[in-house]
Amino acid sequence: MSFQSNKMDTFGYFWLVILATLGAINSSRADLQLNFYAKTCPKAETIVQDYVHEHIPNAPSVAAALIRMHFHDCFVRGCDASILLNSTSSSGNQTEKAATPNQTVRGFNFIDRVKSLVEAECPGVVSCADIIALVARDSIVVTGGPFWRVPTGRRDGLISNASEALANIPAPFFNFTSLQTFFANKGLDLKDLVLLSGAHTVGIAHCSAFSSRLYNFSGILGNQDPSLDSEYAANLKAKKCKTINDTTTIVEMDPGSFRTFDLSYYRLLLKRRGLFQSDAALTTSSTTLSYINELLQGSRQDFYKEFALSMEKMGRIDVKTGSSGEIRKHCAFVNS
Ligand code: HEM
Ligand SMILES: *[C@@H]1O[C@H](CO)[C@@H](O)[C@H](O)[C@H]1NC(C)=O
Ligand SMILES: *[C@@H]1O[C@H](CO)[C@@H](O)[C@H](O)[C@H]1NC(C)=O
Ligand SMILES: *[C@@H]1O[C@H](CO)[C@@H](O)[C@H](O)[C@H]1NC(C)=O
Ligand SMILES: *[C@@H]1O[C@H](CO)[C@@H](O)[C@H](O)[C@H]1NC(C)=O
Ligand SMILES: *[C@@H]1O[C@H](CO)[C@@H](O)[C@H](O)[C@H]1NC(C)=O
Ligand SMILES: *[C@@H]1O[C@H](CO)[C@@H](O)[C@H](O)[C@H]1NC(C)=O
Ligand SMILES: CC(=O)N[C@H]1CO[C@H](CO)[C@@H](O)[C@@H]1O
Repeated sequence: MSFQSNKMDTFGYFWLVILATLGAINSSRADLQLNFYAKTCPKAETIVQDYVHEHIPNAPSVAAALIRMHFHDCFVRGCDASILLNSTSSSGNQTEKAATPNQTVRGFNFIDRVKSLVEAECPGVVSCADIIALVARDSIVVTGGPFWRVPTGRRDGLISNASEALANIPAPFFNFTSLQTFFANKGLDLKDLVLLSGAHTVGIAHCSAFSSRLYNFSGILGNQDPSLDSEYAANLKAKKCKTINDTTTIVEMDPGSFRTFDLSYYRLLLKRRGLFQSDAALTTSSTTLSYINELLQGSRQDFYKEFALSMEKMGRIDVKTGSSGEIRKHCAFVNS
């Protein structure tokens, strides 16, 4: 009898350990939640929202930069604010910020100011990664796009590596296949690719992101990308990107409504006026082309709903939750 009960105890203990271990794994992999800071920092989301609503109207161009920042953060090591870490002279390693795709990312100071307001309210509670996600959503709202409830509870990463940014962020010269692969690597499908590219309805690009389409297509000097509307190309060459080496001039990606979050980006794609090869590439697959047509046949509200769902999906890429990572005190540095 005693042997039997002993065996039972051992068995029971075994399961207890298993369950406890599963619980621990579960808590470090906990899911994001709506209003994660309800108890620990109830004003957090309002502070972020108020700051965005108050300051973006004075500097509308930063809205687009902040939307893009969330994308670049999520595609490298997950949405963990690794994009915000500064390279330190002591470690000698270059962080994501230093990588080519990030050289045109702006808005770091904006995030720092939001973070300091949130820190003043509840020190050490709200992650920089959640701040980026909330600021991106609020920036979309301010430019006229959809509001959706952003799940929170992301924690900040400890590592940032410039070469990983290069390896994970799609480039403007990518073709359809490469775009599909890079998105699939992050668990995003072709629908997400079309919808999220729709963020190019706001913001600007530097000539260097697409001047090869005007002057050096396929590496042949003097060649122009035949898939780019020739009238638009001529206009860009005459008025904007006057030389192949122009690295400073900026161009509206959705001319005429580059501060408004609407469907016009997709209309431009069908007119062969998408600015990057990666934009034009969305019309080269029948799957994505028919999805673009569907979006244009639907209402702006339909697009908003679908876009918000894809943004939420992007915002969940490889998030750190529970006890992994940390809550940074200053977004540019890991806690010492
Ligand atoms: C599909 C692959 C994508 C490629 C190849 C790409 C590439 C680029 C490039 C090269 C720029 C111009 C940067 C500059 O020259 O200043 C840009 C701007 C921008 N991108 Fe993308 N992007 C992609 C997807 C996305 C996604 C998924 C989002 C967000 C959901 C996004 C949001 C933006 C925004 C808002 C801007 C304007 C930034 C500003 O005004 O500073 N992009 N993108
Ligand atoms: C981090 O680096 C950026 C430039 O990459 C610089 O503007 C900023 O001042 C730095 N932040 C801090 C807190 O040193
Ligand atoms: C810099 O590199 C060292 C050594 O590989 C690593 O321990 C550290 O986490 C890196 N720092 C950042 C910010 O990635
Ligand atoms: C950064 O990532 C690259 C490519 O994965 C790797 O070779 C390199 O060692 C990493 N650098 C640091 C400092 O960890
Ligand atoms: C797309 O680009 C990749 C990488 O440059 C290349 O290997 C592939 O052949 C290209 N695909 C098409 C269909 O052009
Ligand atoms: C034209 O494209 C080729 C291939 O990408 C590149 O090697 C060359 O440097 C480019 N020429 C100029 C002037 O940018
Ligand atoms: C552009 O840069 C290339 C190589 O860097 C140089 O050979 C060429 O003369 C420059 N072209 C113009 C128009 O400035
Ligand atoms: C914001 C930021 O850190 N930008 C950097 C991007 O990379 C270039 C070149 O590596 C740096 O000069 C910028 O400061």
